[in-house]
Amino acid sequence: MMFNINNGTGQFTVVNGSRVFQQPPRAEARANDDIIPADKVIAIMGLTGVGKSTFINIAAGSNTVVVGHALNSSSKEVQAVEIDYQGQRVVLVDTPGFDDTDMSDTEVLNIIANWLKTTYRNKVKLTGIIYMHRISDNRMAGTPMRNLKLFAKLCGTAAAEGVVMTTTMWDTVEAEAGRGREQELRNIYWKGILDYKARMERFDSREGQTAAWNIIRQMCNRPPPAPLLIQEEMVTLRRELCETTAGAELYCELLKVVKKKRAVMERLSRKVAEDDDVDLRRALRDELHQLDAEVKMLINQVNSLKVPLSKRLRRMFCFGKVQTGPIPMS
Ligand SMILES: Nc1nc2c(ncn2[C@@H]2O[C@H](COP(=O)(O)OP(=O)(O)OP(=O)(O)O)[C@@H](O)[C@H]2O)c(=O)[nH]1
Ligand SMILES: [Mg+2]
Repeated sequence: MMFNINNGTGQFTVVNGSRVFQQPPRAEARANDDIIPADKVIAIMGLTGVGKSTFINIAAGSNTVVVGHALNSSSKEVQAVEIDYQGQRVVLVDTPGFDDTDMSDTEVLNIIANWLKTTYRNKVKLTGIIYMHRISDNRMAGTPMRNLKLFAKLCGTAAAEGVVMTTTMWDTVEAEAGRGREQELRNIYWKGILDYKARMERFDSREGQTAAWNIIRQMCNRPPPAPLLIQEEMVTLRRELCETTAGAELYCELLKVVKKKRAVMERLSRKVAEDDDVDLRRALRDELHQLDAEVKMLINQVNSLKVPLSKRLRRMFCFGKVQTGPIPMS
């Protein structure tokens, strides 16, 4: 079945229940250097696997960026996709997600922070950020919560009004359960950022391109928000990543993970020493080796985010002021 609709955003056709633009927007991968101040630049952020690349491909109407499969995360770098939309250059920026299978969170933060720094230096203002979260995640515990807190520190209060907190994967949940989780996000977990005028939207991929553009269009129609906290810190205050609020947040979180893993290692070591079962002891030793390797990698990350004494001293004598601060999250 096919019929035409014009809802004011452009003519589109409904084919078998999904909507496609009659004249799909022209989409092209863009070198990051090619982004100019006149572009409407929207960065898509969120944990690995939340559907950032899928959103961009649906908006573009083509497979311009790689989508992950099975347990593998996919986007390893910042990738800009330029879309010509009714004479306006809209640039959707795909970012690698935290909790990646092959990259550490420190590497991911480094990649995103460097891109944000360069963009700001090139006088390109972000039109906004779409922060994505799977509505199918039924608990806001552990990883999604850590990522949210990190985002709040990276974004800051002044830029929050350009943020659209977007839930994805609506096709994988019962409507009632989804509504319940959405309420919980609005009233509890996302309250901190919504209080600073971030908005909240659903992206239901079943509604296709039109659903994506409903979000993008309303962002393009608003005045550009203030720079992100991490941009102000790295460019205006000339801080390195380890000296930023987001860098400090990740440093503390990694230390907590190290502490937890060490506690588990201690328990396992005691069991190895006490248990008579040879097979069990061998299995526990293997587990200990694995944990030891993980802790060593985490310590490397922690060290890379440690603020050296020279920088701490410099901070004591260099005062700078910016019109933003971290978003408080309970
Ligand atoms: N059922 C369903 N699957 C989706 C949806 N959006 C994305 N997916 C699937 O979820 C997986 C991850 O999607 P991606 O778009 O690669 O996620 P990402 O956020 O870009 O992930 P990274 O690049 O690893 O940060 C892929 O297998 C997608 O096909 C959705 O709305 N519904
Ligand atoms: Mg991706």
